Amino acid sequence: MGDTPRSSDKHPRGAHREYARRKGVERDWRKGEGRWRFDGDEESDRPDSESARSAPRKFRMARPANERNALVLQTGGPHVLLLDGEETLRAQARRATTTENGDATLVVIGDRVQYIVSGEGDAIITHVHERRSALMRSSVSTRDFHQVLAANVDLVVVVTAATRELLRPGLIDRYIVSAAMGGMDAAICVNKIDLLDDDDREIIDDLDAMYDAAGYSVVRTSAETGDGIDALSQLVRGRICVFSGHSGVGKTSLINQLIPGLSEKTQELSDQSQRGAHTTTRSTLYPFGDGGWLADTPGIREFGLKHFEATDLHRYYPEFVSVADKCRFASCTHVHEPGCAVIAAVEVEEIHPMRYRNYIQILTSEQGE
Ligand SMILES: Nc1nc2c(ncn2[C@@H]2O[C@H](COP(=O)(O)OP(=O)(O)OP(=O)(O)O)[C@@H](O)[C@H]2O)c(=O)[nH]1
Ligand SMILES: [Mg+2]
Ligand SMILES: [Zn+2]
Repeated sequence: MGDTPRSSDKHPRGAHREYARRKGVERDWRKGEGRWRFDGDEESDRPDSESARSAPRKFRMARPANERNALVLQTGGPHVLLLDGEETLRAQARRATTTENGDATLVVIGDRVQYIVSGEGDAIITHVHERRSALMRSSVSTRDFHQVLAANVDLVVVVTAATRELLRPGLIDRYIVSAAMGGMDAAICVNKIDLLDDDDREIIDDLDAMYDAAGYSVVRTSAETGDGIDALSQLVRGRICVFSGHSGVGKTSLINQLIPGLSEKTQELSDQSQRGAHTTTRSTLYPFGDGGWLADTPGIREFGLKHFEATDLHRYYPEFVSVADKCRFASCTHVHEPGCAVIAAVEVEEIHPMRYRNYIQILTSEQGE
């Protein structure tokens, strides 16, 4: 037998054997598969093969040796990019990769993962740690498709553009509701203010006041002229922020402005409505400020919300919460119930009618028939 363990106080025989076993597991991972290990009580609880299948909880993926920790910097390309200290690695997940996040998207930007090295600059992701926050969207039509867009984020910067075609308040509300559900703050960035005419300026002023009353920061920017970039920089500095929104609103252009020297590809002006193909296809984290990160993400078309109770939705509308206490029924959904204080507040415009319309739109479309 080739390797005789050296026995000393520092490396007791048992520990060495465990290490040798984990080296074996590491080799399995490199070949493509992890190895299941029985995790129950070895003496009394060992199942026969029948119950092994029916009681898979008692099995854990055996941990390989030499696992290290890293941050997921990029997804959407041929491989996932990891950052460990100063080193970046090209990584792949495996079927055996374990996660603390249930059946949500396995690996997303911002994830903290464990990995093993599988070659020069190459890695295999062995485990994904629990997310403290997650921005998730669902399919609008079926709702059985969920996609996590980013993990461990502090602030969702919902980017919109100050042009009629691209300004979509319904979408903004879906983002900020989803941010609150996932444990993140949200702020709104209205970009392309250089294109504002006087009519549109009124619309933007109103939108600004509406979100301000709801307690959200609104910054107006132009990635073209540089207007408002300082204010945006103040807002995002030192935090982990994800820039998200419809395609073509200028997410990548803004991040290029914020981070000198970065020159990520932006959309060519394809036609006058500025609706082109999606330009950014990968999600990427860029370091910014004191320990902060900015995530650029591909544009999205639709944003469904994961299942929620109809009586809970108003909790994600901060300006509804204090008013809703005065509704006649504790289970009020603020749609048509008699004695609804929210409806009364909308009538006197204490609550902005557009926020209320968005609320109703989300409630009716997401709850289905
Ligand atoms: N006039 C004007 N044009 C802008 C501004 N910001 C971005 N653009 C232009 O709008 C187009 C889209 O910008 P991108 O930064 O690629 O948009 P994006 O949100 O990253 O788009 P996707 O990656 O497809 O999601 C480009 O042609 C930009 O030059 C702005 O503030 N003003
Ligand atoms: Mg982009
Ligand atoms: Zn009510």
